[in-house]
Amino acid sequence: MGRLLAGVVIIMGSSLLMVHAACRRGDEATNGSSDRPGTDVARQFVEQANARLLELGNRVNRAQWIAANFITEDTQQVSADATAAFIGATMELAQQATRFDDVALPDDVRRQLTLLKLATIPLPAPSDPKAQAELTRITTGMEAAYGKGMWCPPGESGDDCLDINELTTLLAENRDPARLRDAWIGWHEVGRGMRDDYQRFVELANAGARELGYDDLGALWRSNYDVAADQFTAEVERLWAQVQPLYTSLHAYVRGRLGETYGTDVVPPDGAIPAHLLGNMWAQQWGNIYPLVAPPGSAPSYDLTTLLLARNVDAMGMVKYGEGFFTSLGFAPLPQTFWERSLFTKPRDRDVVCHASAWDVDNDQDVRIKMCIQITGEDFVTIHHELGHNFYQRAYRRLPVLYRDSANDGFHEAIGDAVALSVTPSYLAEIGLLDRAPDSSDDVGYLLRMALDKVAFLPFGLLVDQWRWKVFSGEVTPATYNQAWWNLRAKYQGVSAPSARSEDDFDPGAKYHVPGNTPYTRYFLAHILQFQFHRAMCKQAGYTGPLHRCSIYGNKAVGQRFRKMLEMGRSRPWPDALETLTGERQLDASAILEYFAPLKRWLDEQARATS
Ligand code: X8Z
Ligand code: ZN
Repeated sequence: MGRLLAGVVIIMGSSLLMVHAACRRGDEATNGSSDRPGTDVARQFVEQANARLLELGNRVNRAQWIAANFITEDTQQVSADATAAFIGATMELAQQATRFDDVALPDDVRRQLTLLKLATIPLPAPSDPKAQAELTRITTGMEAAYGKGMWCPPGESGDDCLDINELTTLLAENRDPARLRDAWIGWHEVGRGMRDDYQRFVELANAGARELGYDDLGALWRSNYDVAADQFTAEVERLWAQVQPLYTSLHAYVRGRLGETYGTDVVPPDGAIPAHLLGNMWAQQWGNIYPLVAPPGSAPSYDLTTLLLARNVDAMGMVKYGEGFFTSLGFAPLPQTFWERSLFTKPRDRDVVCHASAWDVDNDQDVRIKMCIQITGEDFVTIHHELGHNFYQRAYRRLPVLYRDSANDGFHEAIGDAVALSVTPSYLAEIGLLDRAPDSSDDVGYLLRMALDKVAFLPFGLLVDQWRWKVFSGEVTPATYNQAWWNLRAKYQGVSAPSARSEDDFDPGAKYHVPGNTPYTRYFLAHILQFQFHRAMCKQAGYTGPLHRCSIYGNKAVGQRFRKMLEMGRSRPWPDALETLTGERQLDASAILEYFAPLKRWLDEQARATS
């Protein structure tokens, strides 16, 4: 937490007492005039809140940066304390903001007060300082435990323990089902030790959400989208219904092809796909198994990993390519401090949280990424993802602190991904990574590869919070934490665990965002939104061909409109931001469906041919 949002809070001191007194005066004078005391007092309260949030938020950001870069008992303690101070103050401010609930206020002040109540997301806490300290110690500890996670294969020397980076490579490249299964089981041990902590975290954070007037933590998270929480849930379901047929076609095709590779006793033709065979620890993106499922007879196409290795591109070189895309759109280059302060490669001598993240440490110019970069096509795309966060952060840095965030959290996750959709073969040829762009005869292969990442992700993007929402509401109790997880994995993704699981396991804990307490529906939304952004920007570029071959690289006019949306931050409800770039006001899966339409036709032909 605190990485993307201005950590933000105000402290309890004499200034707040002043605000209390002033608020009461304001409440008495709601006479409709624009300069009545109510407005002035509210405005002053909001300004002080912004200042306080900035100061405490920056302190949290620094403490968390250090804790994630040097995992020790002490850094965790310092980080937990800073986070507790931030949360305590935010809770107080959020409660004070309710004093203005019945005061007529200008839209801008009203919006900031509303956002103040949401500023505790993702981690509200009860007002008791002891509970706050306990909660932040738990969350900091779970993230650290994840960061230190290792699998030490039995019988091999201790030096051969594998961290999540090495396991990522193993899952991506290894084709021995027994080894894959062992690695999968080995990594999932990391969750076991978190089960009790997670249960206590749920109790405490729920209590915090209730103090703010929400039914539970999930209800608070879902209220973060400018519409009623129920309406948001319905929106998510509507979008899933739009894309589900595409996912089902992809799943059936991949299952059939994996059955040919591993045998139908391992991959049953009508059942779920074992989760360890999809090229990724969480079976969330399947691009790594492209060689196993490539269209029969398709020409061997380029492989970005091979191209990067052949050109000796190093970690910083990869980031430079990413920056180059953004500057081609007219964005200012990243500041020197970005290059000095970011973490690009895994240090050899200490534990760090390797899960990629983007930071805005001072809520101004001090943006950074923290990533254990590997020279792969996958990380090339992830770098664009992370830089999307940084360029967004820089674009909104002049707004009031409460507005220094994305239009909604899906927007933050969609910016870099939308840019990376323009990393087409022609773009790679233009920047000299590829000798010459392949002709259109390989389009089905290209689209299949993209779908393995983008379409395969959709149900996973949905289910992580489906599970958490049920856990937070109490519909799923600790007695069935793991069973409920696998029920959802089967229902949405159609994948199965490679070994028998029990309630001694806590498999959600083996996915970073659960111990890291990062809401996940944002990624589902981002996978819809990024195609809407891409379609709109391609149209603005005057492009009329198939969406998957469009690249906006170098288009400054498009970049200017893109930047206009980013500069709005969270100052307006998200449909306004969406409209600024796309002219649309609704989340709409028709763009991702349009992008993959030729593939859907091809997949359905394959299904007909084999049935
Ligand atoms: O966590 C991330 C980013 C950082 S915000 C690397 N992503 C999700 C994941 O890895 O699970 C990007 C795609 C989904
Ligand atoms: Zn992200």
